[in-house]
Amino acid sequence: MNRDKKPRAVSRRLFTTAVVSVLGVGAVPLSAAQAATPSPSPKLPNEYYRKSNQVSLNTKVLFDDISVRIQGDAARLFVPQTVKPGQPVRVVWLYHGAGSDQNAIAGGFKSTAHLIVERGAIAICQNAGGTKYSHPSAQAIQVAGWQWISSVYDVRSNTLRATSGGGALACETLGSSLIPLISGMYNVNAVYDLEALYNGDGRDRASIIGAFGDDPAAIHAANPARLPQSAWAGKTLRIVVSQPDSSDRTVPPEQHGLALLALASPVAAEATLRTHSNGHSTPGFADPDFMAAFARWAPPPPMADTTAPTVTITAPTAGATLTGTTTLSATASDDVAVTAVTFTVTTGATTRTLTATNSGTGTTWSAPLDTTTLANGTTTITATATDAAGNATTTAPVSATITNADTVAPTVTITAPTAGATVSGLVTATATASDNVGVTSVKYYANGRFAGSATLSGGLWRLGLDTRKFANGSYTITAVAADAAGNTGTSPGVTIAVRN
Ligand SMILES: [Ca+2]
Ligand SMILES: [Ca+2]
Repeated sequence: MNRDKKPRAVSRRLFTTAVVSVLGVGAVPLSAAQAATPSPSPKLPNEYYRKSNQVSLNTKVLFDDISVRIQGDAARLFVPQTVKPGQPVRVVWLYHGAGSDQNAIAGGFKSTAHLIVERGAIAICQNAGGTKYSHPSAQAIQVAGWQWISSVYDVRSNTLRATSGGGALACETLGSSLIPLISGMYNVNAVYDLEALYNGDGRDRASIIGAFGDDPAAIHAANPARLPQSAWAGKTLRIVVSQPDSSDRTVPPEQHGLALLALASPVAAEATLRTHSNGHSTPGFADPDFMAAFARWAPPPPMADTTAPTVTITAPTAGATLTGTTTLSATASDDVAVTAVTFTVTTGATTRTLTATNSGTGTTWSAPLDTTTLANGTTTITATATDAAGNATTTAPVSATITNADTVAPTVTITAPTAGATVSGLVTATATASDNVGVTSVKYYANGRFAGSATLSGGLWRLGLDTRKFANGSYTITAVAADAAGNTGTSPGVTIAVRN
């Protein structure tokens, strides 16, 4: 290994694949036309520049090109206009070549960033990620970047995409778990071992010194290659390097991508390699290959369900005549899924709610209704369909007519006077009565002779009796309840003594 530490001239062309600087973009004022075009996304915290209504290269989705300052570091984001603050979203962090800046998102990473927004995800590129390798200040800015973006959006996953010198911070972020929810890291021709660059014959020794000073201890302390194998346990990474090794002298694969792969492979959840023959240039397959990995590693988060189901009653039909047990049916559908259908049946003052069942995978929900438990006459039925998000739709009422022959007699029980009582003067007899449909009358009898018709008050059938019209003696009182169909039920007798 070449231990020559003589500083060498910094080449700004070292990491050319990701370095296409858009100079001075941060200072460009909004044009009148841009300012007049409203963006659907509100101004973000610490935002200092925005180009709204950008159109992606391939599927022409609208996105905003936004610059914010995070802990003093410039960060640039491409945010699809379908994504609003607070919503669930995937984030892809772009790490570029040393000497570049956050403008790499519109330069070397332009095609990648456009593919990312076309999949509804946010692309973010921090300045520190390309200029400071994995220096502690760059690590701190990475963490601050995560804190910033997770305070604005409901971030569901972070995917890392690095090229060339950006690999150092990407590797440190994954290996040290600097941020949570990392779905995977995709590195192309990327740095892993800072000390190899510093000590070796790589031409960028000076750029390492530019970030760290000529301080081997500091470089070692921030070098992702210092991390033990356990740092890669359970991690997901895909490495793309040029072969043969000698074809990429800027970031030699044996010291970087292949070294990382050799260490991580035995313990990683997923560690794969793809090679090319482009030297230090990014191969053409990198974008589609990355997007395929991204789709696999970070599936889209579920979108909020704000659409209520549709529901229609199919049985009974309006004006139908119902008898016995009939089946209530409705068809219901939803943009996500119907989770419940209920029927509400209202007959007179009686309301019943029935939970419907779904026969299987279809849209038909049904419930049996025993109409003999309801009064004859008009009944109205509605159906309510609900989805998992709690959105609900209720149909207009459907009217039908219940025409059952009522064959069930009422039941009736005398509650006053009590058996064995001796009564005199004015007495009120009371009874409770019930029926499957409805009690229409209760009549009292004394020793089998009609004594009067009761009136319903406070849930009791009441009759005032003047016992002075009865001769003193023993009487057995009974109550007879009737329903509208003429069925009658007689209470147990209550024997009392009249003594005036
Ligand atoms: Ca829905
Ligand atoms: Ca009855």
